[in-house]
Amino acid sequence: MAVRNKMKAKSKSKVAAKKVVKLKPKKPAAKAKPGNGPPRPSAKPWGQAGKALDGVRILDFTHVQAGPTCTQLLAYMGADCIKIERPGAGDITRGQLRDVKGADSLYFTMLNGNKRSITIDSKNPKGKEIIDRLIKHCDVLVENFAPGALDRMGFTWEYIHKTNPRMIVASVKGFGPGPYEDCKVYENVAQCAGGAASTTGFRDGPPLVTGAQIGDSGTGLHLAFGIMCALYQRIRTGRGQKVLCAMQDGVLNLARVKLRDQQRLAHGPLIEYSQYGEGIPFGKAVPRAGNDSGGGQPGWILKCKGWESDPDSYVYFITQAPVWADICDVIGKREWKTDPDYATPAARLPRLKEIFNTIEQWTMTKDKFEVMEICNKVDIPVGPILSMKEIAEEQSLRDTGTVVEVDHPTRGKYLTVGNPVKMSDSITAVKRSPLLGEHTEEILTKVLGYSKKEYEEIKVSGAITAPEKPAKAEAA
Ligand code: CAO
Repeated sequence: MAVRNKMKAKSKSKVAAKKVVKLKPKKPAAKAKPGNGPPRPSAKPWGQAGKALDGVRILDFTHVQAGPTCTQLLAYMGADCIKIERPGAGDITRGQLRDVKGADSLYFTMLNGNKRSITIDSKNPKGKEIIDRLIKHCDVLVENFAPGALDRMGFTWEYIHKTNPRMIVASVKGFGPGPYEDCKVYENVAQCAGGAASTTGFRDGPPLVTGAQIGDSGTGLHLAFGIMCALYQRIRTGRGQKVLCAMQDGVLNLARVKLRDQQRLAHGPLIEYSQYGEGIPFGKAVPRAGNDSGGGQPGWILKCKGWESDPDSYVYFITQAPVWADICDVIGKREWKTDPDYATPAARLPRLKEIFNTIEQWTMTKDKFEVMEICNKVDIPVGPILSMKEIAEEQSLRDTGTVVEVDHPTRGKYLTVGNPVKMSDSITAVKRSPLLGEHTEEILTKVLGYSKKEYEEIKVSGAITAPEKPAKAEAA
């Protein structure tokens, strides 16, 4: 620390010694005409000048996870997100993995906060007319139906663009154009097709999928980024565009370091993979690396005190080269600092297994939080393996709004993940997910301008209500 502070002071005095160049005052800028040039900086206190996406309206035609992740983020940022759902049924996840009888599932509620719900049968003529009107009133249509489903409803890109040339049409599909473009895809299919599964797991075991939903939520994130860029470009061009995120592409983007390793493999073994140190030859493709650290800083998951009964009593330990001496001090192996077999990163590579076994002898004497506390003091990068129970109970995550408790009229209180992106002038207030069709009347009359009389007519048209179930035949 002291060394670092000294360096800072030195560089400051260097700057002070430099000749001070006086800047000539700029000529006053020509007075901006109304509607011309950027607005003056707001004088409102931070967080009170609206939200980042105030004024953006999203026609949310998404379901399951990949699409709803994207639109929930946009809604967190302030977009008015109108979710179209099939009358009587809604997003299939409302009823999936239910924990409270008769209430919307956590699967649904945790992916659809801050949205409004309208029920529309997109195959009913009046329903189509309502969607037409929504297309005219919205900036972005987001969908993640099976390939061709939106076209089959009659809402082709050409049709939407003609109806509202400013509209951005954003889609998640399993694959991009090519041999698999017509396939339906779920999370784990994408993890496999995007290269994540073949590179996850242990060398002597089968490919493994990860718990993080990199196929669904990961692609939703990519799509949100694409939508933002399209909205920005529209300021210049005045027109919308198609935005497509294939789940395979999204996963591959997140697994790009493994494509890096695939190319390195042509030039020799991957020396930071522990199989190198164990003398096990590499094959033609990037192998599964177990818990090896991906970035060339050797690391592994080590047992901590209590591991015999607590499946999460582990810590991720990185033997970062600059703090090697501190690691040796902490684990009581001072001789490794000068021993040529251990003193340099290159010398350590063939001995990683033995080194981590030795470090583990030390971590097993401490709980994972003690390990973290001791190591962080000397900048050794370590991470406790946190269970979802620990995360749900972690006060600091509640304080930052990353884990939020919301109240729901039919299921009561539940936890959700708030906005993981924190902005100083666009502060997210997390709201509960809507009930099925909760905002149908409000959207039809207040957003789309249907009169009360028209609304009554729509109600009997079958466009916003589920078809009546045929009465059961009388028992003979
Ligand atoms: N009114 C009337 N019909 C509606 C409707 C509405 N409001 N909303 C949806 N539908 C219809 C669609 O038009 C479609 O009908 P057709 O098959 O006749 O065209 C039908 O409902 C089913 O849509 P789907 O095929 O998308 O749904 P599915 O459950 O069979 O497949 C999924 C789900 C996710 C595999 C598929 O949508 C898909 O591959 N999506 C793209 C990739 C993706 O997002 N995957 C991630 C899913 S999250 O794990």
